[in-house]
Amino acid sequence: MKQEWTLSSSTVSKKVKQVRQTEYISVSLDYLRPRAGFKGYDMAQVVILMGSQSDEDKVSPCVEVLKSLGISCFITVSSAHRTPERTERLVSEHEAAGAQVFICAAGMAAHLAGAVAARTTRPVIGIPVSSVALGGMDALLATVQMPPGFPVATVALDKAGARNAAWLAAQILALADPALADRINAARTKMRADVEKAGEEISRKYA
Ligand code: RP5
Repeated sequence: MKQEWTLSSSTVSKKVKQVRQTEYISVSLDYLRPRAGFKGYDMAQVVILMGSQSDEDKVSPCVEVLKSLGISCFITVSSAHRTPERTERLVSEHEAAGAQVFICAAGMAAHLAGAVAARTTRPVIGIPVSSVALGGMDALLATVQMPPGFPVATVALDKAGARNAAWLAAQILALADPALADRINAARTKMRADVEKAGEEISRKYA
């Protein structure tokens, strides 16, 4: 303590500057590359990002479909606008961990899928989320209208789109996984059987 008081004012300000620079550098690195001591994520085949926690209800069916097909996934919240550095970091860390497909759900000026597509050559699937003001047309156009070279495979709005995002991700992964292709076909066979059954029930009801 005594020693600190004996430091000249120029030494103190030099030290403060050094500490500030160190803090600045460590904060910057946190967002630009894997964090110091960061052990990496468990490999998730599919990474799902949603722009806000308020999107959760509309996105959760995506997880259900992926799990039903035995596909590992990681889901979190990250915003293209509110947390651009976090979004960038998540993409690079999960890409390094082996993620194959990114699914991004966002509403309003929905730039999340586009921002992710700008950072990875892995397929990016966008789920436009509806909002009250424009009913989802805003998010749909923002997600689908990507400039050439940076595609976002845009699915339907909200829950239906969330399910199809999972099916599309599964089909992409199935290109290199015949067992997964079999599971997709088995699920489709069940869907067809369900339609047949529903058709018979309706016909009987109104006979
Ligand atoms: C988007 O803005 C989110 O994806 C969400 O759909 C919308 C509203 O976000 P909150 O204000 O509810 O967080 O970025």
